[in-house]
Amino acid sequence: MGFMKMGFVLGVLGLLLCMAAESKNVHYYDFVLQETNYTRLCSTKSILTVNGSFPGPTISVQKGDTAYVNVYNQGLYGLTIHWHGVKQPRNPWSDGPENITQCPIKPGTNFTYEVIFSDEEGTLWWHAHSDWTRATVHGAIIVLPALGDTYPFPTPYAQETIILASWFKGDVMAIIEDALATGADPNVSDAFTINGQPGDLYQCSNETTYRIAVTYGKTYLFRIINAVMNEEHFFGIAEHNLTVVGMDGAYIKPITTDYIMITPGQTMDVLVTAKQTPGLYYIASSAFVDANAGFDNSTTTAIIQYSNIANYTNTSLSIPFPTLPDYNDREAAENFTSRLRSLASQDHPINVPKNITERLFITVSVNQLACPNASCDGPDGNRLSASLNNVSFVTPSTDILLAYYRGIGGVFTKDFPDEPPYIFNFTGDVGNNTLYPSLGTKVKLINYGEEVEIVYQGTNIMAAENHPMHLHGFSFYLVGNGTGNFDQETSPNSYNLDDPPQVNTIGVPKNGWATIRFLADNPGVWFMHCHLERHASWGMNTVIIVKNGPTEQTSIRPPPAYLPPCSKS
Ligand SMILES: *[C@@H]1O[C@H](CO)[C@@H](O)[C@H](O)[C@H]1NC(C)=O
Ligand SMILES: *[C@@H]1O[C@H](CO)[C@@H](O)[C@H](O)[C@H]1NC(C)=O
Ligand SMILES: *[C@@H]1O[C@H](CO)[C@@H](O)[C@H](O)[C@H]1NC(C)=O
Ligand SMILES: *[C@@H]1O[C@H](CO)[C@@H](O)[C@H](O)[C@H]1NC(C)=O
Ligand SMILES: *[C@@H]1O[C@H](CO)[C@@H](O)[C@H](O)[C@H]1NC(C)=O
Ligand SMILES: *[C@@H]1O[C@H](CO)[C@@H](O)[C@H](O)[C@H]1NC(C)=O
Ligand SMILES: *[C@@H]1O[C@H](CO)[C@@H](O)[C@H](O)[C@H]1NC(C)=O
Ligand SMILES: *[C@@H]1O[C@H](CO)[C@@H](O)[C@H](O)[C@H]1NC(C)=O
Ligand SMILES: *[C@@H]1O[C@H](CO)[C@@H](O)[C@H](O)[C@H]1NC(C)=O
Ligand SMILES: *[C@@H]1O[C@H](CO)[C@@H](O)[C@H](O)[C@H]1NC(C)=O
Ligand SMILES: *[C@@H]1O[C@H](CO)[C@@H](O)[C@H](O)[C@H]1NC(C)=O
Ligand SMILES: *[C@@H]1O[C@H](CO)[C@@H](O)[C@H](O)[C@H]1NC(C)=O
Ligand SMILES: [Cu+2]
Repeated sequence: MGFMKMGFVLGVLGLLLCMAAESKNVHYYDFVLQETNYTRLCSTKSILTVNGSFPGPTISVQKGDTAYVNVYNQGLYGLTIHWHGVKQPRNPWSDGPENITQCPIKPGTNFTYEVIFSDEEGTLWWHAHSDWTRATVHGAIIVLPALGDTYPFPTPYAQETIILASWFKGDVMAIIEDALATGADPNVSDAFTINGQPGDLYQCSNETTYRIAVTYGKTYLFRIINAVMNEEHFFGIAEHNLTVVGMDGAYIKPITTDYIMITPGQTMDVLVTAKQTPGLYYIASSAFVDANAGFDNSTTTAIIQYSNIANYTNTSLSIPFPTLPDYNDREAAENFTSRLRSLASQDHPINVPKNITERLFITVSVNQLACPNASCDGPDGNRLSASLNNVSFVTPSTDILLAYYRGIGGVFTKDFPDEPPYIFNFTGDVGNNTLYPSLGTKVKLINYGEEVEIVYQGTNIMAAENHPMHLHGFSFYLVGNGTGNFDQETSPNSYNLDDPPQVNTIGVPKNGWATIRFLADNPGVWFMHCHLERHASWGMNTVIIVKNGPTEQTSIRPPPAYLPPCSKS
């Protein structure tokens, strides 16, 4: 009897395992990169798109699925695509950053990415990871709960993706090439967009403001993605609260607020209930910038339209507009970000490393490089630069992953420092302290299974500002943050090890610090960089290589049969 019962239990278990295995779906997508004419801000220009659309197509999967994306490059230059926030267990081959995990897909060729989902659930996104091509080459990734699972909140009536992006009147590739050639700050964007539309605060945009139709009484899930190039954003909807329930592909404890602050690279899942007087309401989004840096100070809008209202054509209709914090309202930004907490429920547990075996202390700085006879267009005739631990990253022309995997020398060095070369008052009056960084393709090697802690320390060198640091291959816990210099003795006392948010991009506060933790359980070559694109272009990057563990299941998978070839430039 006992034996039979056990057999039955085992049988049911087997069936459940079988069903679990079968519920992992495989999806196929074709991405065709092509130059496409778009009219915005009164002029038509050619932009690089995927399948002709800006933003590009949405990838929609269930938790744990795999997507194969065949990317055909019919554009003018080589590029790569990154699946932002998808951990890709043991599969750095399909992660995408140019010359880190692969060389560019050249025009006229194609490459198929195998995008392996694991524990992500919520909203992520994909974007080009070559020069500034991500300005127009990006789109949403929606990860629904696994079959038979539900959201940890009442199922929304419908969902809507909201992608914030930057629009440049000029050619983005030329803008960054010119800036890197002269050493000057690149031009700021001319507009922000919501789902490709600048909104009606810009010229020529009245008819093309993005609209979201809602039905009175229903609750909607808005999947908000900040794909903006260089600015953090405040975002709000007139007379409607936002309830943030997820971030970076993981659930958080609900935050009810009238605005959010979202940094480039981040995604937020937000519930909105349509329960105001039926009508039209503005959605607005504009920059949060607390720095002496040039930025786009414009506001993009969209409109929420209750379904029982005729389409918006009457120009005299006054539509309620949300009140967003001022562009430099640091307190408002911090009021929001300080509330982020993991859901950390029985169904969505977290596992914060508590026995740290690998520690890094990394200064995050904007710097300068000297030019012969002060011939550059940056400050004092210098060239603008940026660094981590005073090393400004130099992108190689052969990919680091293949070089590491095959043991090819001369591509990178293994000496990324665990701490900055000089200790000084990082957030004080720094003068010319480490104004000039060193250059190198330095990577940090970490053993499989280490419990890693990284303290990012913002510095006051040049222009202090927030830096949204992003790590590929992982999500990590933001266990602490503060202003001023990190203090080894007292700062850890404020750590939250109970329910810190599990994210892939965090804003290191201006002249402050942030501490993250993760378990190094994903062998591979993983880029880590600031998600402000101009800082990444200036070298605010490094690479973390997690070595293979003891078994095949803890080792990097074999490379795909075809990888885009590298070529001498
Ligand atoms: C885009 O516009 C340019 C200039 O107006 C034109 O020459 C070109 O044929 C257009 N391309 C497409 C695909 O429509
Ligand atoms: C390129 O596309 C063709 C046609 O879809 C496909 O058969 C082939 O596998 C692709 N090659 C790569 C390397 O992805
Ligand atoms: C349309 O845009 C123009 C300026 O480009 C502005 O004067 C006008 O008020 C706008 N109309 C609406 C309905 O927003
Ligand atoms: C927004 O939420 C706050 C706090 O829960 C509440 O007091 C307020 O009435 C809500 N506002 C709207 C417009 O729902
Ligand atoms: C935005 O900046 C420009 C110059 O950079 C300035 O002329 C304009 O008044 C600013 N607009 C707002 C709304 O602050
Ligand atoms: C209102 O706009 C929607 C979406 O653009 C469209 O499908 C619908 O036909 C329009 N309705 C009217 C009455 O114009
Ligand atoms: C920030 O939060 C505090 C405490 O809730 C509040 O007193 C303050 O007004 C808020 N500041 C802003 C700018 O929202
Ligand atoms: C950042 O630190 C402040 C002060 O300790 C804290 O109130 C806040 O919750 C922290 N933020 C997060 C996301 O933990
Ligand atoms: C912490 O890690 C060290 C080194 O891996 C190990 O020797 C030790 O047993 C661990 N301690 C706990 C409490 O897990
Ligand atoms: C990547 O390497 C290729 C040569 O394989 C080179 O042409 C390209 O400029 C490199 N990209 C960057 C961003 O350095
Ligand atoms: C660092 O500089 C700031 C600003 O001048 C000052 O307030 C702070 O006391 C200094 N910290 C140390 C440890 O010297
Ligand atoms: C840094 O040094 C340069 C000369 O090398 C000088 O012109 C500049 O003013 C100094 N900057 C600061 C912040 O001290
Ligand atoms: Cu930065």
